[in-house]
Amino acid sequence: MNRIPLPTLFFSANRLVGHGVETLVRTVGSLKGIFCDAAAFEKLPQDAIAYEVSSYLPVPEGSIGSLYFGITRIHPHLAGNEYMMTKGHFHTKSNCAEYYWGIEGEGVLLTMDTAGKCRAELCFPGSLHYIDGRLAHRMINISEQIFSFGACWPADAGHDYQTIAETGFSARILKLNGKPCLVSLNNNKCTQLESI
Ligand code: PAN
Ligand code: ZN
Repeated sequence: MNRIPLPTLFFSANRLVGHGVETLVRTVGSLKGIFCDAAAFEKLPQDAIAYEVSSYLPVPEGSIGSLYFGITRIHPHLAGNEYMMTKGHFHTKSNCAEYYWGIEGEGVLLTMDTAGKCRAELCFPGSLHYIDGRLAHRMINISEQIFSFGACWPADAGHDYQTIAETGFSARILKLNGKPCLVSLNNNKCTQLESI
């Protein structure tokens, strides 16, 4: 009798594991230049893991109609009063949207349009976030533990890191009086984000 095949991909300890899964590790040192306080950033252990992305990319990049899947785990570090975060990017193709969802810990999804307008959403286990293809997106770990989230995006989306490397996000999530706040760099306006 034939057996029904077992799946080849699994979530294990909030990582994606299985045949064909690739893991990218970004160290703290590889994020030089993205934090507001350069001196505080230099004091962090540069070899420590900032975040890891385990991805399943079953088709060549650029394949139209196909999907990629990944789980990112951001470690809890503070560069001065700025929380650890992903580099952030625009998709090269602005008609390629993405889903993010919270798995473990607590974070913030920060998006920015091409005019520099930012928006923040709290992310926690069970929260689901639709990211319009025209928006730059970055995740920030505001908890004291690993913050992990899932992502699903089109295989032809492409990643534009250059624009963010040059212009940055116009708002940051900073720890002020012990609480996460959305701080606009244009007018120094602070909006407190209620922790769940
Ligand atoms: C995610 C991100 C992942 C890491 O899979 O690539 O969370 O963030 P950075 O790519 O900004 O370093 C995604 O948004 N894919 O499109
Ligand atoms: Zn993306």
